[in-house]
Amino acid sequence: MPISPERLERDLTMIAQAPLSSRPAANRPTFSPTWVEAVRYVVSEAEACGLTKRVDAAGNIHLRSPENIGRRLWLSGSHLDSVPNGGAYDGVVGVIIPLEVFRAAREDKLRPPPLELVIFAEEEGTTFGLGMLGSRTWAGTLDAAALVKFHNSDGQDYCSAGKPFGVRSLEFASDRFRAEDYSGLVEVHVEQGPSLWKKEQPVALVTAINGRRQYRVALEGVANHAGSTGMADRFDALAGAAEMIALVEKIPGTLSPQAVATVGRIECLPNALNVIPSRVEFTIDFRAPLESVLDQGAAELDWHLPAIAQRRGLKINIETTEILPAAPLSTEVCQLLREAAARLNCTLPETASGALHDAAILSPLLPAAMLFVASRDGISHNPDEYSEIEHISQAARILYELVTTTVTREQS
Ligand code: HGY
Ligand code: MN
Ligand code: MN
Repeated sequence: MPISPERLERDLTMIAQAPLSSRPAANRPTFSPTWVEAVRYVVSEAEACGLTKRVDAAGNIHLRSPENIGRRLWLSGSHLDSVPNGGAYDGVVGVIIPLEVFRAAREDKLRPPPLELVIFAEEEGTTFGLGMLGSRTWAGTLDAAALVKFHNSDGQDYCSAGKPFGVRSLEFASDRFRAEDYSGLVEVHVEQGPSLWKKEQPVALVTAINGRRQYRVALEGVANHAGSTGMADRFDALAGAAEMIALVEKIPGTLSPQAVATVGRIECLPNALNVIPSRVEFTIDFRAPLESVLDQGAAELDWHLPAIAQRRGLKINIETTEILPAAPLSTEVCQLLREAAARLNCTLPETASGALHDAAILSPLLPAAMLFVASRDGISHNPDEYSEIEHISQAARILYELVTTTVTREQS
């Protein structure tokens, strides 16, 4: 089977725009020149394979073969946008693997497999403030009225910033995801955790994706002089935030071994050396495999954070910015992937994903599953991110086997 590790390595290098050995940092905010460059590279490779490009109204890029018109297709893809100073593999692996499947099929003189490659826009959420904006809008779980609330650092909302790249807010409803077009979704992604690497397992089947709740906490204190204000006379928003953040770190361990919580962003005003901070905003990202644990986490935050604020004489506002339920993935697609892997003498270990993926957004609408590729030492969202090209190739071979031999009843 002509899956080519060399072509995959070239894809990674071209998208990273640097030798992988140099641990290139990925900085591809959605709609930025670096993101456009990466998309352009994948589209040119896909068009060289005879695929045609379509950008849906939400800004996601779809690549399919004109020979597949009227056929129900497997959907496979991921994202090219990155977190700031990210790694070369997050999202990219899930885009170049379906691309390689098309190239391999062409080399095998097969007709284009019943597959569509998709590049979802704004998966990370670090550019506009909420993750998976492209897939949510395509899926219909976010509309134009909700989208305008999300802005990039230039103050542009998603629809305005995305307009030059195909975002058409008046067409969201008419250009929505249609289940009848697809047989199922397979997203391939790096694990972004250490377990596969530790167990020396190159690829795993993902059977569920953890749920996520995100919050924005705003604290109001009183700006005052750092030198002449006694400790008992202060309403220090940053000291209050520090106590709360230390508590946020402790909550998951009291609830479940799989629960995690992160304060990733903080803003402090006036952020001056000799002024007691008057206002602080910070984010909380809370995840767990079970709704009950997510509910318990929410209850802990709702109880403890206001109590700390009250004791310190601070005003507090906790805004829930995201509620994403845990997503069990399709047992049918999981079984088809197990069978495809077995035909290649590969047994797939199974795992759940702590990280969120576009597959979670689409999984309520069509049968979806994921494959993970081992991440060295579990490092991700970091230029040290690394996966073996042979492991990536193994995942590509399983996807190739699935889409070239598992012709579902609708595709025949
Ligand atoms: O946050 C996540 O889980 C993913 O990296 N977007
Ligand atoms: Mn990702
Ligand atoms: Mn990521």
